[in-house]
Amino acid sequence: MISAAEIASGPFAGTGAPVVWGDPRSAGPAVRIGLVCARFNGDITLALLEGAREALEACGVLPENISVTWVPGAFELPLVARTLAWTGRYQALVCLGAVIRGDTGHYEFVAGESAAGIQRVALDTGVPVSFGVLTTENRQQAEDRAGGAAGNKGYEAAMTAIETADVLRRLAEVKPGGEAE
Ligand code: INI
Repeated sequence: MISAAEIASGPFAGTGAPVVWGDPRSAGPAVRIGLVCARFNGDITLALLEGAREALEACGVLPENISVTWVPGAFELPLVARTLAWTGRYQALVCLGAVIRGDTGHYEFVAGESAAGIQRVALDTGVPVSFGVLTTENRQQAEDRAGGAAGNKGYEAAMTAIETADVLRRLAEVKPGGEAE
């Protein structure tokens, strides 16, 4: 992923064209974030939730502006995310889950519908909803991505949600044909 400095000095630097990007660390204490976490494979999703908490703390989001809602499995994430999004209380939502192929014959359905549903919630409501759902071949791969050798995808999903919310906030300030105010 390229850095903010690389974006700022990119091909349109100094041309007058507004170039918009988000900065998760500029989110500030007022940003309200809803976390939705699946109980299925709960040891993994708990580690994802801890990663998300660390990211929100690093961005200065206040604990009282964070809510955590648990759902049975990854399949249930979209409906509950949608309900939270329509409350209008959140600048962004983070969905966390772990779908492991070895555990189920209907892996494709659970993983696919979860992903498609989460994207649909974001598009239908205009509220960023990040996809912090692991879809892995086996348990080891899931553990690696939940605070193990491959980092913590919950941390990344929370950062992504806040960054996207910041993009939307900044976009609202860009006047067509002019600089951001
Ligand atoms: N839910 C998950 O979050 N991860 C899984 O790996 C999983 N498996 O393996 O089946 C899973 N299934 C439950 C599913 O999310 C729903 O809760 C269930 O189908 C009822 O709607």
